[in-house]
Amino acid sequence: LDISWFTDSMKEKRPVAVETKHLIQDVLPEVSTPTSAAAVSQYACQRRTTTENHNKNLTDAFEVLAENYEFNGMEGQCLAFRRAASVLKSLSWEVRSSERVHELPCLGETMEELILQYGRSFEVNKILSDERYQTLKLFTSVFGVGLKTAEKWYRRGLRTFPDVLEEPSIHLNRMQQSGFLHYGDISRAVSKAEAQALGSIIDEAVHAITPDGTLTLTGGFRRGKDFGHDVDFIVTTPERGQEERLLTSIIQHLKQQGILLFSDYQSSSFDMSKLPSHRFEAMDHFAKCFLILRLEGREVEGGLCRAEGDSRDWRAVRVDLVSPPPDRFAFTLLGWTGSRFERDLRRFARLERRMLLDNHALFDKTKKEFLAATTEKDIFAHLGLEYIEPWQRNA
Ligand code: DCT
Ligand code: MG
Repeated sequence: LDISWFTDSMKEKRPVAVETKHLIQDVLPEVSTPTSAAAVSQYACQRRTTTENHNKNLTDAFEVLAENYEFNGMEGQCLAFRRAASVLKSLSWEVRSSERVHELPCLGETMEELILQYGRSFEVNKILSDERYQTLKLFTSVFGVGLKTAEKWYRRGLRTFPDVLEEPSIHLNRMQQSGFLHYGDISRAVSKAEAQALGSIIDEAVHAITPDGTLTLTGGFRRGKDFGHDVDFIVTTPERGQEERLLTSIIQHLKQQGILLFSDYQSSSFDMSKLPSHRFEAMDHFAKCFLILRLEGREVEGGLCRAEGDSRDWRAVRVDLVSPPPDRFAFTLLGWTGSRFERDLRRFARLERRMLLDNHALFDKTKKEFLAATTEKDIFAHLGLEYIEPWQRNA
């Protein structure tokens, strides 16, 4: 593999331990708590979670622990820590005392202890300095590299990007090659202004193809986040059966503009007659594409998010597009708005309502029928849940 395109600074890149000296503060005496801990639901879809996190130190630490469990194939523990972090994110107060902690849902004894022990950041720091954790974290940060591949490379003794790139027996797929090629750009956060600029570019493409097509921002930016790892959009056309053509035409349009750096198009395998699906599926069956686009600085209000010393006036950005049939829009919007909120919405539907929810549909197992929805509010109403705004879904 030719790695001449790989910058020198990148060749030097090694796993780095994150500084966590101030990860978790010392135990402080109890202060008054504005919200009753006992009133917090175990389901994220019954909690309002804004981007304002009063327990960031703790949730960051829990995320490291969860990720380490994930890297070690301990899915139960991983999920438990993710759920606990999600509960902490929803609180309007900072967790400081033991009484408050044990009243909260999803926070088991181990977590209580972790929160309350003196010097409790010890375990987290140990993970952060662990070679296997650092290496898996580094490898999975490359677009197209999943946990399985990262583990395979680790087991072969590879520890750095040059180790991987100079290993003659490793054949990177197209996605991974682009992942390494644009690593510096796409591992840097995308700003709201950059997301807006991309929205305008894609909106123009949609309308050049079909005047009544629509573009809807979704993912983290719809939830009001200031930064994201990519930008997610839903594109639709009211003409049934034209979803796929719309998406392929958009890709063609972006290519002609000279801004398409990478595209992985997945055609639709959506079939309403195969629903409801009883098994958990990571992704929906709609036509979608995973893109890397070239974004020019002049398109962005206030300029690009650039690395220090980078004099280019453009950057590469990850963009995902999905194109559902028009009558599936509400389910897609709810699903692609994402976060733990959406996961718990599915769990709530299944366990509390005997219903199956995914990005395609909502099925009532008691009535044995699909429930129609044109808006997200319709879906919340079917589930007997209070409507939660997108910016309150940062669970
Ligand atoms: N999605 C999905 N199924 C998956 C992964 C994602 O339906 N297996 C949908 C739901 C979330 C949405 O895509 C956006 O996902 P991300 O872009 O990964 O997350 P995000 O919330 O937008 O956060 P980020 O800011 O990191 O992009
Ligand atoms: Mg996203």
